[in-house]
Amino acid sequence: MKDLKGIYSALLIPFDEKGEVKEDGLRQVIEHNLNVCGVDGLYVNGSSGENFLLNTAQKKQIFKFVKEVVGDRAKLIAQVGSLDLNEAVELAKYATELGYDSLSAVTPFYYPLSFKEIKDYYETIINATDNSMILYYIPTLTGVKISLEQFSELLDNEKVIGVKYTAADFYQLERFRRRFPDKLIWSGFDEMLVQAAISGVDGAIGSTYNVNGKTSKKIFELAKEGKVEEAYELQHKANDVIEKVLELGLYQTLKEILKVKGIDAGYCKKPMKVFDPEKLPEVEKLVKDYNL
Ligand code: NGF
Repeated sequence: MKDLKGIYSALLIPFDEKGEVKEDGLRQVIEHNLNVCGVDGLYVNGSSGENFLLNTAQKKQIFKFVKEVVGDRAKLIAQVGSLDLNEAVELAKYATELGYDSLSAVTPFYYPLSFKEIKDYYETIINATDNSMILYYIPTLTGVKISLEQFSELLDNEKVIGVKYTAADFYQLERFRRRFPDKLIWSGFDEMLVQAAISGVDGAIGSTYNVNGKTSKKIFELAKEGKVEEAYELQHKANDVIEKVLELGLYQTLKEILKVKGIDAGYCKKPMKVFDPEKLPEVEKLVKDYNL
């Protein structure tokens, strides 16, 4: 199995005012992630990529462009989950042909599906390629909860190598770690990276690593080395940034931070709002104070 452990940026995608992908800007965001943040890989077309606002052509455009720019310089995970299962299968095949290291798929949401239906969704995507699958669990956004027993059924398939766990249920996380020592877990909440690292996760995937990847990698390494106090000190600083970012608007503010650093991170896709220019001095201060 490939070594997919590590810290991944959930890649931000620059859009123009009409909602089209700005490839020049995207190249800059990718290079910043690889060369400045130093992350181990990129999680492409996740929530931070505004994936659920995109059409199929745009999703393919992003998968292709990111692979062309990154090549083999970093690990790439393709989030292909979609309410349109045919689209999910098409994207799974597409990303696999491009050479993505693993697939990932969000639990299907909106309609209240039974677990049997959710399992069928995953099996359909998994069977379409010979690539591995990472479950994308994010109940705060999807409303879909999966029990340990249900995780166990999904993980029985050896092509399911692990889960991107964006939840704050540290009891379930502990039970998961204990029960599936050979599966991989990526923590999804950047603000709880220390706690997740101590809980034994294998890596993390998050939006704020696009701007604060270096510190986040350090937090993870320190916590893994048992230097919890040092890790926690850095987590405090990272969380000062995250708190401000959440206050001003998550993806808009992360893009604004990148712009302050000279990177053309573009806009968010409508209906997401435009960043309030009156708040720009607060972003500039954040970049300066926290050395982003
Ligand atoms: O953006 C969200 C929404 N979560 C991300 C991450 O778990 C998922 C997290 O990094 C993600 O980025 C993706 O799939 O692309 C948060 O943005 C961060 O912890 C701040 O709350 O929950």
